[in-house]
Amino acid sequence: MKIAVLGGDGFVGWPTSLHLSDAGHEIHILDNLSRRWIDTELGVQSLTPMDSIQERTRVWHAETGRRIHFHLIDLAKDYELLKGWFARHRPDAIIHFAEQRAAPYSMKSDRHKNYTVNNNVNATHNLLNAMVELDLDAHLVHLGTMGVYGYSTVGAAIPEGYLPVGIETMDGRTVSQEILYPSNPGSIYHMTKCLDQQLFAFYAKNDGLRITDLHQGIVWGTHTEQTRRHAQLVNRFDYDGDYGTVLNRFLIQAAIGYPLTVHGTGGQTRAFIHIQDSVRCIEIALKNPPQRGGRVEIFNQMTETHRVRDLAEMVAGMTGAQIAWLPNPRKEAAENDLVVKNEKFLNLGLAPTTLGEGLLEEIVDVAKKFAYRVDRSRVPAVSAWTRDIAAKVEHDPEGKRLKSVS
Ligand code: USQ
Repeated sequence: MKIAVLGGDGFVGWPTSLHLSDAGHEIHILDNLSRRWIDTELGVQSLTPMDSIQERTRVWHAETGRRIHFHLIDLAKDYELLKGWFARHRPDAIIHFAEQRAAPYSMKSDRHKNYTVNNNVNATHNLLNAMVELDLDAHLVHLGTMGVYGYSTVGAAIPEGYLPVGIETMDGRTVSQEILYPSNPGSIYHMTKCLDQQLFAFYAKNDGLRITDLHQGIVWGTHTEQTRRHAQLVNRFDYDGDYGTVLNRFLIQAAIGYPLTVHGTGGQTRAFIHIQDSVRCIEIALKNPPQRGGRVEIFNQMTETHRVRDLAEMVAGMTGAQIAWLPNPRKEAAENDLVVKNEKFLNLGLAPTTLGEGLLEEIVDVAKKFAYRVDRSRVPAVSAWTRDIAAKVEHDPEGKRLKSVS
């Protein structure tokens, strides 16, 4: 297949591009390199040293003889360029990762909220609009988030996208319907993914676009089979308070002797998936497109759920790290349970990589190898969800706001 990977320079986009190129597909990365600009804005860098996208693709070609093509296009701003590219290349499938993906970054300031909404919603809408205008019957696979459902404890498993409901009619009957599971975003970033869902539902219904939305959990790990092949193919690995995600952050913190930064009581339960499974899921989704005229296909792309404090205690037990119980910069439930259905991928052959000491130790080793690149002052998460919270969570690069360290 000829596949356009929008956002193919990012944390999941890059290993996905390699995985699909390795499987024999013709890969075109379309990216505006915004993630690299945001590193510059924040004054941070990936823990792992990343080469330019051109250098990465050159090394991949030298290693495998396969070409990955790169096109510098901003989906949100360059509609005509995007449309022109699709008109010339007419890909069979499009994978859409081209969105600002960090909740803390999206909550930093009014400017960051505007940027996240404008960028994410315009990117998705420009893409859908161009597909219709060009009568492009490509299968669109979008990387969504488990966060569209929210994390409240309702005592029922979260289904894969749709919820059967009974609606009482005016003449007293009950009619059954399946609706999109009520969205309950916890950040501006998560909200943009809820808006994406509405755009997808409309374009599938109105124009018959074939769309798959992957509701992904928190990704952990850094290497995949392909990124291991050469030092310069390494994936990015974020540790800072905006872009680092919880388990990867704990592992890096353990490697550099920084107390593990648990927010509140660490009672938040979240869904997780290893990066290797993430790229496998995307390939499985590509092989199983929905019918034209059907509804949006939704998969829950996660393999297990864990409570944050359990992860911290596990990493502490494995490495001897201390745990810091910090005031939570986010507005979120202090404790929640989470049960998630994920049978669709399992039935299509996904064999989950679960949290095992071997893989966790490998990540700590990667972190130790590149520990000299870590700026400890960028470890605390200082983006506060509301003004009230901001007043309590002051920026403190030395970690003096630690409530207690166990
Ligand atoms: N947390 C800590 N300590 C930290 C960092 C996070 O206790 O140092 C807590 C947070 O308060 C939160 C949980 O860990 O309760 C998860 O935070 P996270 O930063 O790992 O994940 P999140 O902000 O939800 O976002 C990440 C990705 C996003 C993806 C989402 C999937 O950045 O792109 O959509 O995970 S999910 O969480 O399932 O919605």
